[in-house]
Amino acid sequence: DQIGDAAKKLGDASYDFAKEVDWNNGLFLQAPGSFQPLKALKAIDKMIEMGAAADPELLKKAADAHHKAIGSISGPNGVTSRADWDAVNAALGRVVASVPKQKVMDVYDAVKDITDPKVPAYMKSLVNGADAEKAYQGFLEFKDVVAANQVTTASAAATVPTGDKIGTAAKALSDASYPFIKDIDWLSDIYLKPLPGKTAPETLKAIDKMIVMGSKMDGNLLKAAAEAHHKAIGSIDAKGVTSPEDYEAVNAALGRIVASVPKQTVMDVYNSMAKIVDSSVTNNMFSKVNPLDALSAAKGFYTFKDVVEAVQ
Ligand code: CLA
Ligand code: PID
Ligand code: PID
Ligand code: PID
Ligand code: PID
Ligand code: PID
Ligand code: PID
Repeated sequence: DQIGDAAKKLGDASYDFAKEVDWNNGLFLQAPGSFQPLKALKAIDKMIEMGAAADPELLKKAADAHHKAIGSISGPNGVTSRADWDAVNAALGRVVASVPKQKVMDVYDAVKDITDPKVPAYMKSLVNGADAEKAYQGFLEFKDVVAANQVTTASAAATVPTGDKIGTAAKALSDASYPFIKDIDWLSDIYLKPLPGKTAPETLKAIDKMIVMGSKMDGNLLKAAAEAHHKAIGSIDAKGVTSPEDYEAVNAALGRIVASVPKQTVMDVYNSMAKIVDSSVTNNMFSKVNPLDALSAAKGFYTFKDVVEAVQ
């Protein structure tokens, strides 16, 4: 297709730049400017809306392309192979083309809003400037091909199951865990702190398992889960906490996407996360909330998971 061909040209123009970026740099965990959690949540919300509008099959292919690319990483900077670099660009170009232009610009504008204007120049100063310029010229040509292949109307909204066992169980889980949700400091910057003692390549292994799980999920249910999050963001209070109804809808949607993949795929995520999240991290989280609320939430979760497993 045209986007695939254009991605090869983009690769010619941008792979030198890709090799020069230090993908293992811990800097990329930081906010790209002053920390503004509610504004950042708005930017994430725009990404969620774009993800929900995208063609689920193309999203899966993009997830697969990332998984494959992680497998061909080499060298200290963590760069993937030239072929996989091109494949990721092509896959993302097709995802972008599957949503109306305005959805993409909304992400761009919201991200710009939380990005310090000095950040791009600083990023450029870490690589060969001429290679960054060459990559950007390549991107500008690529985007024209994407625009020429872009849809003008969004895909249909997801079909949300009703009256299913997971939906019923989500009500009980949400009742048991909403007090815990209200105890959590959602606007803290602690969630942007590095995991103690873990390197980027180690962390990427766990993310890879999530990518694999995402790619196996039922596309309609994943879209529904994204829509549920978008709705939930719309009802947050000043502390970032969503309404009980929207929280319940998120739990139901997440239970359904978990049930749409094999148990082992879920356990692979859990086991790889357990390897990088030290018990000091969980204990620290626990120490900041009412312990009774956390235990009630945990009990609710362990009951919920049996219902999920039964329909998995
Ligand atoms: Mg989420 C999970 C935040 C968007 C899909 N997500 C999580 C949690 C964290 C979070 C609260 C990971 C950390 C954790 O396990 O804490 N997501 C979060 C934010 C946003 C977002 C702030 C921004 C909008 N997510 C989002 C989108 C999608 C997902 C758009 C795609 C549709 N997210 C997704 C999945 C999962 C998460 C599939 C998880 O599996 C993971 C999670 O919650 O695992 C348990 C602990 C969790 C909480 C504080 C909230 C849930 C409370 C449960 C139901 C009960 C509590 C149990 C116990 C006390 C703690 C966990 C025990 C542990 C051993 C499992
Ligand atoms: C400017 C001035 C003009 C010239 C110009 C110009 C530049 C415009 C630009 C630009 C626009 C632009 C857009 C970019 C957009 C990037 C979008 C990224 C989206 C990320 C998402 C992430 C996610 C996920 C995911 C799916 C999940 C949801 C999420 C489901 C269902 C200024 C040059 C034209 C770069 C969507 C993918 C996992 C949130 O206009 O004169 O330069 O760049 O998890 O969804 O699971
Ligand atoms: C524009 C203007 C509108 C019209 C429009 C428009 C276009 C927007 C577009 C577009 C956005 C867009 C985005 C693309 C992004 C591509 C990103 C590629 C990333 C590849 C990576 C590969 C890798 C790895 C990996 C992880 C490793 C690092 C690597 C570590 C820690 C402008 C059309 C709407 C194409 C990251 C995955 C292995 C490097 O908006 O008018 O057209 O395209 O090895 O991580 O090692
Ligand atoms: C300039 C002037 C214009 C021309 C121009 C220009 C240059 C702009 C530039 C540039 C922008 C730019 C951006 C870059 C962005 C790189 C982003 C990389 C992200 C990597 C991540 C990696 C990671 C992980 C991971 C998970 C870990 C955290 C991490 C935990 C909990 C100035 C040329 C356009 C290079 C996210 C995945 C392992 C961080 O605009 O005229 O030149 O470069 O380890 O999670 O640990
Ligand atoms: C234990 C001991 C027994 C008792 C027990 C026990 C506990 C087991 C547990 C547990 C397992 C468990 C699993 C959990 C899994 C969470 C998985 C999260 C996945 C997140 C993903 C994120 C993503 C995306 C997304 C889609 C994108 C890709 C991504 C596409 C196509 C130990 C109690 C049984 C919590 C997948 C969603 C946006 C990466 O066994 O004695 O306690 O918890 O962006 O994909 O866009
Ligand atoms: C288990 C054991 C195996 C069998 C199995 C199994 C099950 C795994 C499961 C499962 C995992 C799982 C995960 C679920 C997670 C739910 C998470 C809910 C999060 C809700 C949020 C709501 C909100 C918001 C929001 C953003 C705001 C904050 C909030 C800010 C900054 C165990 C079956 C495989 C259900 C985060 C979105 C508005 C609070 O593995 O043997 O069954 O379920 O307002 O952000 O303000
Ligand atoms: C313990 C002992 C057992 C019993 C038990 C127990 C407790 C475990 C616990 C607990 C785990 C736990 C986890 C919590 C996790 C919360 C995660 C929240 C994530 C929020 C995010 C928010 C954000 C943003 C956002 C984007 C911004 C950055 C942020 C930028 C660029 C010990 C009870 C099981 C509470 C990610 C989205 C706005 C950070 O196990 O016997 O009690 O709690 O602002 O992006 O700015």
